[in-house]
Amino acid sequence: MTTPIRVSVTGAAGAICYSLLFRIAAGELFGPDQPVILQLIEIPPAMKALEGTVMEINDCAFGTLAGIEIADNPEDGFKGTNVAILVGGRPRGPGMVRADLIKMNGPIFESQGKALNKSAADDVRVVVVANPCNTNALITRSNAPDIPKERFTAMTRLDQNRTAYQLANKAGVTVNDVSKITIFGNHSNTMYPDIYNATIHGKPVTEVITDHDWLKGDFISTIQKRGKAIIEARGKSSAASAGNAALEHVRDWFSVTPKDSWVNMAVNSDGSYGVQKDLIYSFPVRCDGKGNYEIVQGLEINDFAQEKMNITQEQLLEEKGHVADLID
Ligand code: NAX
Repeated sequence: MTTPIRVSVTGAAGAICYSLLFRIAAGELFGPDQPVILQLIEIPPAMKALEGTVMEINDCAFGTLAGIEIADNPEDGFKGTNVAILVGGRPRGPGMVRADLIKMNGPIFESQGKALNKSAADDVRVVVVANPCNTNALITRSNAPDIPKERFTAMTRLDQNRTAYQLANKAGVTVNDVSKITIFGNHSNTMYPDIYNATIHGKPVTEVITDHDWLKGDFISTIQKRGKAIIEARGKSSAASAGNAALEHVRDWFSVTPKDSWVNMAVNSDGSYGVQKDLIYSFPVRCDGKGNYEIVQGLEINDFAQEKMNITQEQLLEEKGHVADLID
């Protein structure tokens, strides 16, 4: 029998996981022939709710699910894990600014980094979804010194997917016709969706969409503020679309990226495009099917793009400053 892959997920009783876990259990991460064991992590007050989610997953009788383990602490929950998806965190409360959220969530990722370092399998790959996800990933990585830096990522796939939809909708084509979208920087309202290297039906986006004011203005702010717009409409934050993006992030990390295309993940900066080394910054990447990736090189960065890339880098440096005590 094929050895099951162990997938740990934090925040397992929350809204995103209510969509994500069922799809992992159904085999959508590694295909129908690869069994998975779910290792679900919550905080003690949410364990009862988690038990309910587990009952429902079991009631789906998924053939690819080889087992579920639950834990109320990260050390047990990350034991032997091959993939860790860090969704759990405290939400931003009324009157809180981003800096408050960063400081409040920081210690969670400090302890989860330490637990990953101690308990995870040697080949572990980590993606942080919980916001502020780039900086939380930086904290997690800094507290797991035995795990290679490249294994820590944060999720900007939702921004990529949102961009694909907006461009396709504007051009009157399907998302399958849109390729080579780039997401640079922080998953926040400074994130920069670059379309100057993207194509529609193989042609530059700027040739197909001639409303360049829209491309430079409303399009970018729509992507940057999409999360807020969803909260305003639904009364709750994005959940199913975020769960889908987390699934696609991990699935594509373990897949061979098709030629002439790329995907976006916030990863350890190696200095590409002048981004400060060791920041967790979103780049376009290509994956080799074995859990490794390379940052796509040689993209043309015009002045407009450079300015936006600098703004989002500044915000990441500021966030890093807020958590300096957790990353030294
Ligand atoms: P919920 O509040 O529904 O669920 C969060 C869960 O995390 C709760 O069940 C809570 O008990 C649990 N939790 C809290 N601290 C924990 C800890 N130390 N260990 C384990 N579990 C813990 O939030 P949900 O809607 O699921 O969103 C989760 C996170 O995703 C939030 O931080 C949110 O900001 C972030 N998002 C990130 C996105 C991205 O694109 N990167 C988009 C969607 C989403 O906003």
